[in-house]
Amino acid sequence: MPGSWLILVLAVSSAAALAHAATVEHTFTVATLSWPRICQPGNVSITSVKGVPGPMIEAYEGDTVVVHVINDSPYNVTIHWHGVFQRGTPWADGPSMVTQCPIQPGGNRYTYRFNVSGQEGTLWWHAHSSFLRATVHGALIIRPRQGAAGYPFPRPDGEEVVLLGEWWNNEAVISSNVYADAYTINGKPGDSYGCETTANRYNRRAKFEVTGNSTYLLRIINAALNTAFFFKVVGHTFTVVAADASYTTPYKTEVIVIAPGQTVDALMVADASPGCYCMAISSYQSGFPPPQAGFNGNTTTALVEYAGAATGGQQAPALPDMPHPVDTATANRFYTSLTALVRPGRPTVPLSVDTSMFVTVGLGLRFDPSCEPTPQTPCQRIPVASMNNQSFVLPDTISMLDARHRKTPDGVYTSDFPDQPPVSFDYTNKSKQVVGSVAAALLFPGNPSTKARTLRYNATVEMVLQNTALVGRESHPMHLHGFNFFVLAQGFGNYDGNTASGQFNLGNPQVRNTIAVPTGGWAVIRFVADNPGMWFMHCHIDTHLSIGLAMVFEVEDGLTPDTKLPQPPPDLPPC
Ligand SMILES: *[C@@H]1O[C@H](CO)[C@@H](O)[C@H](O)[C@H]1NC(C)=O
Ligand SMILES: *[C@@H]1O[C@H](CO)[C@@H](O)[C@H](O)[C@H]1NC(C)=O
Ligand SMILES: *[C@@H]1O[C@H](CO)[C@@H](O)[C@H](O)[C@H]1NC(C)=O
Ligand SMILES: *[C@@H]1O[C@H](CO)[C@@H](O)[C@H](O)[C@H]1NC(C)=O
Ligand SMILES: *[C@@H]1O[C@H](CO)[C@@H](O)[C@H](O)[C@H]1NC(C)=O
Ligand SMILES: *[C@@H]1O[C@H](CO)[C@@H](O)[C@H](O)[C@H]1NC(C)=O
Ligand SMILES: *[C@@H]1O[C@H](CO)[C@@H](O)[C@H](O)[C@H]1NC(C)=O
Ligand SMILES: *[C@@H]1O[C@H](CO)[C@@H](O)[C@H](O)[C@H]1NC(C)=O
Ligand SMILES: [Cu+2]
Repeated sequence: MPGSWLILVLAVSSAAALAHAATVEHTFTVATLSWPRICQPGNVSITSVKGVPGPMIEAYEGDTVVVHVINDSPYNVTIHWHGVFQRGTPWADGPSMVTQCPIQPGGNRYTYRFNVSGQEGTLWWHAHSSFLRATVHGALIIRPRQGAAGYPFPRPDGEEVVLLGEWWNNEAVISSNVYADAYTINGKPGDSYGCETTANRYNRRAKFEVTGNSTYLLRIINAALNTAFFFKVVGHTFTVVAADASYTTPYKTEVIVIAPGQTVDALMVADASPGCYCMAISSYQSGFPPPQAGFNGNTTTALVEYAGAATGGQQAPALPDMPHPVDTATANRFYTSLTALVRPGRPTVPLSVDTSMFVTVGLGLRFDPSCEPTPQTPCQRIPVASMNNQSFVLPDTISMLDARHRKTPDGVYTSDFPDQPPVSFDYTNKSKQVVGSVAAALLFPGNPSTKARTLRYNATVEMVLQNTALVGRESHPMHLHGFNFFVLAQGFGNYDGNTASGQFNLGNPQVRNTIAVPTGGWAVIRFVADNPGMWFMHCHIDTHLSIGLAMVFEVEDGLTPDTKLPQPPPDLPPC
């Protein structure tokens, strides 16, 4: 269906004639579907909502979104609306066992209802239970109330969703193998995998049809489980205008860098000579040493085809010159070049801080407690992930939000997530891995626990996220539910408050919901906790989330009725 992703702005602006907030209603049936393998003959059974990617949700700022989710799959399922503030609707956020029990198999259902007020741009939705989001995801677009006329940049001639993903030909290995069989653009792998020789040739690449000299708004979403990407289009440059549904100062670049969980909106003018051009993604590998399982080093391609210039459609145009997979300098240049577009009426950085936290983020090693060593087979250490040495474990009886609502947290969670790591040392210098006589990697074996940090309603929180380099260094894309945050500063090495505070951008820092904390480095974020609920904060690399790279903010009630935790909806799934 080439061109089906093109949304004519004409249609967008006429629909926006409605002055009043509307209700956008969908029914999502999560079910098993037969779907073509990539570069291998035959189909595989996947869990999805009508395929990969799933349906797009389009709304205007201030609309009410209602999604009836029916679970016809064999798995427990929840859906998260990634980046939606969920003000007053904490029961609709979605992470399994944090804000709800899962929707169990057998046709059970739950209706998510929330407003998309006070935010606009490119967001997305995905499953938030086990590894299902690999194939259960889609775009969630919020346009300005007045339509394209409300964009704070020249009105584009068209819009395209460019959803980046990872694909496994065998669903069963998703949880165990970080090595995806392919990267995808709108579900398709492109020309680099030898697919042209297989029966799935028809399905191989996404196509974007453009008209010469027109301007397109690319809404790029990284829905991959574990991989950050470089993104380029041969012969074209981009002007970034938003990230994570927050407008940015226009930033011109030839390469876009996007971590799992992030979105980037970029304008692209089709100002090359009419022809067929290659759009491409390749992985940014921030980890060192590289992951033992390796990574997929292929470049995934799509076509940008000028109207009237089709080259027959089967030929592959030249690949862009992609950055090297370990090109941290390019990633860092992109990540640190973004600043917010300051607009009247938008929140500004709070200058005083009520709650300061310094949180180490990363992997460590733990001796497998079930292991019984023999002289021939010593015990292996297994990787664990932790924040301040707390390795997050989901509760299994009721959800954390339900436990809080019932005032029965005992046995479900505790409210003592620490504001500091247990020891302070050189977190990032590999050559200083010994503290006293102990290998530093063993200092953070992670305490398996379910801990929240309680925040007074309306408190301003500053969090220093300090990546560690104990097992290896790596960039962790840390995602906060329920809030956007300001990114005041980021850097490499160990955070030093004395020098870093002088670098804080308090004027126009970028606003995000997911920060790729630099590999072997740190980032400082600030947000106002003005939405009561239980809000997950976690690494958006699923193989890290599943081994504990998470914590929860427990935001207390305010004094007024509209700042108190609401009652759970009557159809909230039971455990
Ligand atoms: C493979 O999946 C596609 C998409 O769902 C479907 O159209 C096709 O019929 C399937 N083929 C087989 C052999 O099941
Ligand atoms: C959502 O918006 C509708 C219409 O403006 C309003 O009636 C409703 O109270 C809002 N819901 C929440 C939870 O704010
Ligand atoms: C774009 O505009 C330039 C300058 O007006 C013109 O020379 C060129 O032919 C146009 N390109 C296309 C593809 O229409
Ligand atoms: C490219 O992808 C194929 C299919 O998954 C894989 O076998 C191959 O090793 C990949 N190539 C690189 C360089 O990673
Ligand atoms: C790491 O520590 C070693 C040993 O003290 C020192 O020589 C080196 O300069 C340090 N590296 C960095 C990047 O600070
Ligand atoms: C981290 O937690 C583990 C498990 O509770 C504990 O054994 C270890 O001593 C902690 N690390 C430090 C540095 O306190
Ligand atoms: C929240 O805090 C800000 C100052 O940080 C204050 O201006 C505002 O009135 C507070 N709002 C409420 C509802 O307490
Ligand atoms: C599904 O969820 C229910 C309720 O929380 C739980 O009892 C059950 O163990 C879960 N099943 C799986 C396979 O996780
Ligand atoms: Cu991570």
